Amino acid sequence: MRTAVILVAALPFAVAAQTIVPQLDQSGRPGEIARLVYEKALKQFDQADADHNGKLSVDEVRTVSPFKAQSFAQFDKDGDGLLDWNEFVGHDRWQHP
Ligand SMILES: [Ca+2]
Ligand SMILES: [Ca+2]
Repeated sequence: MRTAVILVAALPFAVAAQTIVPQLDQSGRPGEIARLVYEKALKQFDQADADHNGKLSVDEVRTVSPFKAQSFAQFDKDGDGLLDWNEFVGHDRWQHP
């Protein structure tokens, strides 16, 4: 069970680790996986953003992903102490609607 949780949490990184993150409108398997990961990330991001300011504090991140909260500084690229959408997903190829 714990392994499954870690795998799901690590999935966006596995995707981001490739040189090219699949576009959401891409056809075939890469596109399907991208859309699944995107929808999950979107759900997590919106659920975590308790004060609806479009950015996640470390406490907000912890509510959906303790793993990301633990490595918060690595995700917080501009070091402002908050994760915006692109920092949360780890790349800038998918837009938050
Ligand atoms: Ca927030
Ligand atoms: Ca930031």
